[in-house]
Amino acid sequence: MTSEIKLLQLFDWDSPGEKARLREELAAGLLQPQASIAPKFFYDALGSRLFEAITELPEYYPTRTEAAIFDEHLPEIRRILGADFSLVDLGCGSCAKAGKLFHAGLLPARYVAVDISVDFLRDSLQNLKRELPAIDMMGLGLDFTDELRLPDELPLERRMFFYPGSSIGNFSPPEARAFLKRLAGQMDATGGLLIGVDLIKDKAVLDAAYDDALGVTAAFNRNLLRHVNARLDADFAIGDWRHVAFYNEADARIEMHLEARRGVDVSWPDDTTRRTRHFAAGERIHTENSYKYSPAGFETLLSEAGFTDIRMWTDPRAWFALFFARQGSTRT
Ligand code: AVI
Repeated sequence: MTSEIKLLQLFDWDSPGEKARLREELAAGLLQPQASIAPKFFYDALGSRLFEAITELPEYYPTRTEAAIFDEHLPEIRRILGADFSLVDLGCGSCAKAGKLFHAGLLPARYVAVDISVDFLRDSLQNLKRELPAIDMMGLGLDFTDELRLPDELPLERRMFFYPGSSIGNFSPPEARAFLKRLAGQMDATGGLLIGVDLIKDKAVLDAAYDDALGVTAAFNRNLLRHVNARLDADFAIGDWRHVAFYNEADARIEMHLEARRGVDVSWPDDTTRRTRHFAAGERIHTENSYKYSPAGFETLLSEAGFTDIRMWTDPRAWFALFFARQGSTRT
């Protein structure tokens, strides 16, 4: 890597091929009896900023709890990561979490910031590079949940993947297992994974974290429709949709939905024509799941995905956990 920031855009919302694929995906989701839209549509530039705002809400404990765990255990984490490693930050957003670690002395040789929202990433990375010019930095605009392609110039040795914030919870457990397996395949035994995981807790705490009094999470959820309109020329009237979020205890997951306030017709373009779906008042579009784990449950998931030497740190209330694990098997 050079001393300048290199930006590689491997995902382009607006390329004709991607647009056609996204339209198919949108149609498939909207035409199911239980309609859904993929959570990746949360993250246009405004959605990424709204998510940053969520992390500052009093009700949304994961970000500050994870930060407190880092503060408490930083010397040990620094020792485990060692020196001369590459930090691959999956879903870096504003790069604030990595920046905080760097300022606290956890310094990689190389920093690879990966995010689907490349415009947001560009500004964040440029600011970070100005503050920390000694670290080699690269930005990858990529939907890494689909396929994780790292540049060949990134050495295989000492790749440390950083996946904070419990974003792993936005996959179902089988999807999470498959994703973690793919990650294990991107490192050798000198690498590792530092991952934040939200833990199962009282329903009232979880409900409030995803339905805050200020309505920022509601705006984040409804912004998904604005993004779909802008990207794929759908015609959702945002005001017709209400934010619904609750903890489903049986499945250990937060569910977020958008609920039609009245009967509405929604249309979006197909190759040749427009497709339409009618939603009756009260019908919902499922937009996100956020799975919560027990410490033992997540440790099992990591082992099943091929990780070993698993360590875990948590906060005094055991609301959130930070895991470090090494790749235990041969590279796949
Ligand atoms: C990004 N992800 C870990 C967040 C979560 O908590 O599942 C997304 C989010 N959705 C609503 N609030 C935050």
